[in-house]
Amino acid sequence: MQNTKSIFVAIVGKPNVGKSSLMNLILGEKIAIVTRKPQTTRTSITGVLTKGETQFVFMDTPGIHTPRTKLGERMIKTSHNAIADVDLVVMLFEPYGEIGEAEKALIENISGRSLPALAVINKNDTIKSRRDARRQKEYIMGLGVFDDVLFTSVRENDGVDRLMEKIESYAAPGPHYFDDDAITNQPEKVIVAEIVREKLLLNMRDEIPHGTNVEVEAFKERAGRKIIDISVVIYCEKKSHKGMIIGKQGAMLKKIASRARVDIEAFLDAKVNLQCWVKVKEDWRDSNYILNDFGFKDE
Ligand SMILES: Nc1nc2c(ncn2[C@@H]2O[C@H](COP(=O)(O)OP(=O)(O)O)[C@@H](O)[C@H]2O)c(=O)[nH]1
Ligand SMILES: [Mg+2]
Repeated sequence: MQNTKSIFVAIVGKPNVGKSSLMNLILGEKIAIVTRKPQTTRTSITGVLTKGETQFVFMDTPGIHTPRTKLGERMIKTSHNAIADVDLVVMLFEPYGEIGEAEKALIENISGRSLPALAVINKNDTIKSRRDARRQKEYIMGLGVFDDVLFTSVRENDGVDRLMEKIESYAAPGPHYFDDDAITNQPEKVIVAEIVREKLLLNMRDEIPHGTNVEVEAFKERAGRKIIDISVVIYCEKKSHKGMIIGKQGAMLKKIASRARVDIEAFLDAKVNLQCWVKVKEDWRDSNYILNDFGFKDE
């Protein structure tokens, strides 16, 4: 195609502001998992959307917080690094509340690199009055880093088209880096593992799923038939956690596997035979060796 344009956009902000939800809505496909719990997104996930001559490449990032484990430290580094190579930063904010230390550090990083940046106040649907909206907008504008402050409600699909137009105005002439029908550069295996992790987060008490990591060990399409055999291993931190993930007579694991299977079948558009195993890797979140093995970047 001639006259093509492209733009790389990092979506950043504190945990739970709606970054992954925003990216999924823009792409029209769920590639990043979403829960009510903070720190759901652990790595930088790339989403691609080609609209006419413009290709948008989004990076959904882990939320900015004060880390308590080595995994947390790597997640923060990932978010800070994500902005190094982009054309535009979109930073999401809550409609209420002050900006915390971790967010301030990120804002300083953006401003230090003189990157173009837009602020988005999400969860517009929860704003009680125009005055509240104006106050938060002025507070964020006052930081002197953002070209503009926009409002969205990802939940009600409000303001997202306007945000997309605004983002497109930053696109520069250049080639498309991905196929025009691509939605992500993530291997299918990674998304499958993420879907299983989402079901753990949704069905189990806080501290247990945060200490899990999911790896796909086998992914095989049966010859001539649209059935995919997938085997995943759920790693957890303690023996007692293993027991809880499996549940009484395997009930919890069965529930997680069957809910995951439904989403995986929709994503892969195929029948899936899903096997889930649970193994213990003690304190893996604080082991550099295991974090490397699991592929969490330390840069
Ligand atoms: N009320 C409201 N909730 C939202 C909105 N956008 C996202 N959420 C919810 O906020 C929670 C965190 O969303 P998520 O996308 O995982 O946030 P992330 O941690 O920034 O990636 C989920 O429960 C979402 O359903 C919104 O516009 N309005
Ligand atoms: Mg997220």
